[in-house]
Order: sequence, then structure tokens, then C-alpha cells
Amino acid sequence: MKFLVTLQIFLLHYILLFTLLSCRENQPKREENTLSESNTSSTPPTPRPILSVPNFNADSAYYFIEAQVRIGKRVPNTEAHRKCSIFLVQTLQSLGWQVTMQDFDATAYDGTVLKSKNIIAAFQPERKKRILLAAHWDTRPFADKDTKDKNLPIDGANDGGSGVGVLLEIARIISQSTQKPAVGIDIIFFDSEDYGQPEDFKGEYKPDMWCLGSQYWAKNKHKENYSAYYGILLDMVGAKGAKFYREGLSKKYAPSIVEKVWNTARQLGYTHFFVPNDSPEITDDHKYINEIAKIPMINIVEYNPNTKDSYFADYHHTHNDNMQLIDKQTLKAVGQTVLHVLYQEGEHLQ
Ligand code: AHN
Ligand code: ZN
Repeated sequence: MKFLVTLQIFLLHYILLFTLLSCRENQPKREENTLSESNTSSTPPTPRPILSVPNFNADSAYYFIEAQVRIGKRVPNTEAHRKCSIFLVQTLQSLGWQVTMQDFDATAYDGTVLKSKNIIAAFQPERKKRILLAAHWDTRPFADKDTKDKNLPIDGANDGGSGVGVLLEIARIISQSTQKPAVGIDIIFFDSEDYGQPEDFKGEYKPDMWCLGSQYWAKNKHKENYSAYYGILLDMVGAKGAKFYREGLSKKYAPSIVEKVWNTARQLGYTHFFVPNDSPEITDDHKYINEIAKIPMINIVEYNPNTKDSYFADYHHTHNDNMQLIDKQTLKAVGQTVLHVLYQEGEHLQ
């Protein structure tokens, strides 16, 4: 009992200190966020470390998406694409992450040479046990599923912008919070993911024409012998009312990570977003990370359960993929879940 009182006093001080620290100007409020189970038995619970996870700030994630959209359409070989790469590198560096640029030429389905850049950032680079987080940062060069202006590029607020926005916010929270995860973390922003064949393409079909940046990285890692304990890919994680199903390739290659992430989301009360059902396989960056780099990686990607013939919701690859689609509740559910998963991870490989 005495111990519990001491613990309570300690916690009170801790929370007070934490509150004081997080009330500095321009610092989003950070509260303790715990995953606890209620104890109904009469015996006192065995004290165990309380998992304290910082709060994911959805306003900040939203701002990071808006910043990308304002720069312009992040289509390879364009000025906005180049500008956005600088924005991403500078943001990560200013947050204290160690940034590596990987420049490469990728050849698109139509023979266009795409001057591409994978942007890689490391936190606690000396740690052996590492979690890999990824998203693609390029946007689609055309609106091939739209009815008008099919040849014009899309904003890609969700397809491209949202995964990057959530990961930049995770990068900010981790570096600015007093609480650090026990593991090392790598973030990769893959380029040239979304330059695949348009819907009406009449030429010869070639496989593997999507996800050019992740294919390149999987074959040419930025560090020799690089590996990670596991990876989480985010793709289209910001739309209002989005549903994330347990995707086929993720279940095939990394079933325990799928379980871990969906269980965490459930404990946090995000079952409406992280639906406990399965969806078909989708070719996305995680395919090559699993099959070539041999790192088990899951994909948190929006699934549209209403149409049988399409994995995607109807804004996909249209001009409706703009800021109006983005909802902070979705960003919060994804960002808080991933943060919890990172902070739950112990220091040692098992
Ligand atoms: C397929 O259409 C098979 N894969 C595309 C994956 C993707 C596109 N993710 C975002 N945009
Ligand atoms: Zn796309």
C-alpha cells in the first residue's frame, strides 16, 4: 500500500512535470495515454511499468499534408516534386533525424525516365532492433479514373500526402517528446510508386510498373545488410470514414504484425477504422519489401468494401483526392495506433 501511495505521488509529480513541459509555446499539448486493463480482484495488482505513449497530434499531421499539397503535384521530373523533396529532407533534419537521400533513375511503363529520390531517415541509428515505417511521397501524374481532366495530375492529398503527413508527425512527436521508444526507427519515403499504367493504356502490359522506388530500395538498400524487425507501410490513411481491413499480402507475410496493429487499434477504441475483417491482396510498396528485401511488412491501406471489382474508394486517382477528403479523426486513429505499436516494442530482439 505504501508503495502504491509512493507510486501515486511519483506519478503525480511526473504528470505535473510532463504537463509543464508540454505547455511551452507552440508545443501541442501532450497527455499520458495508457493501455490499461481494469482489475476487479481484491488482491493488489503486481506493479508493472506503465506504458506512457505521447499523443499523436492530428492538427499537426493535417498541416504536414497541406504543406505538401501547397507545394504542388509531386510528380517525378517536375519542379514541385523537387521542391517537396527539399521540404521533406529539411523537416526531418530539423527534427534531429539522420537523413539519407537515395537518387536513382526509374523507367516508367511508357519508357519515361523518372529522376527519383527515396528519402530515408533514422532515429536512434545505433539501436540494433529497428522498426521500418514507410509511405510513398510521389503523386499520380494523371487523373485516369476521373471523368474530366483525366490528363492532369491530382493533388494526391490522400494518395501520397496522408502517409507522409502521418509519418512526419510521428517523427516530430518522437523527437520532441521526453519519452523515447526502446527501438530504433527508420522512415522511408518511397518515390515513383504511383506512375503505373493508366486505366486506358493500350500498350503491352508489363508487370511491376508500380512501386518503382520500393523496388529500387529493396534491391539497393541505403546501408549494407540493413534489415528491420518488421515494417509498416501507410497508404491512403487520411480519408473521412476510411476503413482499414487486414490486407492479403500483409496477412501472408507478417500475420503477427497485422494482429499486433489491429489489436492495438481495438484497445484504443478505433475499431470503426481498423475493421477486424480481411481484404484481398494489393500490389503496393510492401510487396517488394517482403519479397525482395525479406523484411516482414504490413500495409495499412484504405479498402472500399462496397464495390467488388475495386479495392479502392471512388476518389482514387481522381481530382477528388484533395484536402476536402482529409479527416483528422482518420489521421488520429492511424497515427495514435502506430505510435502505440512503436512504444510497446521492447528493446531486445527475440
Ligand atoms: C494497383 O493498382 C494494383 N496498385 C496501386 C497501389 C497504389 C496506387 N497505391 C496508391 N496508389
Ligand atoms: Zn495511387
